Amino acid sequence: MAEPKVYRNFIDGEWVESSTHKDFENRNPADRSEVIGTFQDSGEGDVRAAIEAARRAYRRWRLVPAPKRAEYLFRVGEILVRRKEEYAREMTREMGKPIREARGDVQEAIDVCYHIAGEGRRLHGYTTPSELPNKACYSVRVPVGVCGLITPWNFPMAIPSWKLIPALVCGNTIVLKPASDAPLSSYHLVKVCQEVGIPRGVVNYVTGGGATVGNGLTRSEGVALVSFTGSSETGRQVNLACADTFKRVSLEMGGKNAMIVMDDARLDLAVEGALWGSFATSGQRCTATSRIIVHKKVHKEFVDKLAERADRLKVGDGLDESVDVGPLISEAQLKKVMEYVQIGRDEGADPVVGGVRLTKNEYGRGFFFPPTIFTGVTPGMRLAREEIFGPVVCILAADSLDDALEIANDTLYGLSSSIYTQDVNKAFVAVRDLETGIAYVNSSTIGAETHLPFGGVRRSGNGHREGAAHTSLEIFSEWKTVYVDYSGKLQKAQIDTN
Ligand code: UN1
Repeated sequence: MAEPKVYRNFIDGEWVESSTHKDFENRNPADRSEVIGTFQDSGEGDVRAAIEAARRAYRRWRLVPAPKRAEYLFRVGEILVRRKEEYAREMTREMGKPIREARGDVQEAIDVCYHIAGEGRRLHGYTTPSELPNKACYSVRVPVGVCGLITPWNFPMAIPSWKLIPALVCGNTIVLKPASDAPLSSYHLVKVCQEVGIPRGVVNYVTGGGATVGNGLTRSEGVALVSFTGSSETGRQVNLACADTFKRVSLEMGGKNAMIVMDDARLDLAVEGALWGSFATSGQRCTATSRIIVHKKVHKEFVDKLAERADRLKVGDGLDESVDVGPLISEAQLKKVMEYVQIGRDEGADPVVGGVRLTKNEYGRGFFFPPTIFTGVTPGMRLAREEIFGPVVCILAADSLDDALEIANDTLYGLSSSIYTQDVNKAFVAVRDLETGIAYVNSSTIGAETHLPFGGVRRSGNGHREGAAHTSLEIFSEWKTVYVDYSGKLQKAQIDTN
């Protein structure tokens, strides 16, 4: 077997080894014997060097006209189009999602590039009249500085692109720390940034642990902004660490997303949506459907249909085009899922399908867990309250729309939600009353398009909206308000002069 490829950090335009001389392996979760590559297990010195490089590069990059910055980003999009298949396959190997979904992940990065590169010629500000004569008032977007980007393994190219591309168009420089479970896809993104000629030091990439690289970014005085996607618990720590240096922080975190199925819903459509929302990416999406609140009148029929379909989903290596559900990312994640299945059983809920780890034959080589559906779940159970991040969905019963909404909103999270109904009045009431950042009607809780705001309330987010929507510019730019007085005399705002 060939030696696994060694991937280096990218600091100040050079691919360099970590000063620690340590590395870690990235293995295929569908087959643990396959090493995708080894990556640098960096130390604080590496992060410092990357931040310094980003600071130096910032002095020039912020002055490059935004439409010119955007030209690089259009070219990043073009290369991703050409390499979509190659990068998708590598993504499936490194983190397991079925190849169709991996193609979607790369496509999401392409969409972000094209949409946000267009912002290079917009980046609109406000112009308003002054209350005084011979005076102009306007406001412009200016960059923030060096941005620390801490990204997850579940969308290993899309989510880094949500941060990196808007950060660059606004004139910031960046240090990216990808999740150690899937650092290869963001390596590809960074490599493409280098290929299109983005100047040295503007994009830096440092792999390694949260305690060293992550903390190095959150604690540094040289970093002006941290954008993080991951668990709510880690997000809290990131937020606390950033408070010391008054950083701007954007947090995109967990969910316990509910789908409501009313008695007038098209049940077959709702079943399709539930399968996709609950089991795509093996439930490892922050927007995954993890609670399905079904009207009592259709509860049995819905559960029977869903269970029958879930049982037929094909679990396996995501490189097989016919596979619906890939492996979980890691042993730790598998253990967590198994623990929650046990918790559910202990709480008296009933797994109608799945619930037991798959180990036979080729399953034994990876972290496979089957689609699992719990019925008999009540709102107080831990199963209904805590984020699992696996192919486990729980079904709750409701008497009415009001009852369903109350159950849906009874959570610490607030990322995504959905309702299946044919009644337009009920749909609009739900859209109004679901306390989430994203709400779907007659569609699953997943499937956000990149040009709309993405994010949630409560423990799902801290008030920002990422993705490639105009709202991402709010994160990665500051407002500067400019007053130009051409009256030739001192004019005093708010002071009566007559
Ligand atoms: C996530 O839920 O972890 O909306 C990100 C979607 C994808 C992004 C999901 N576009 O399903």
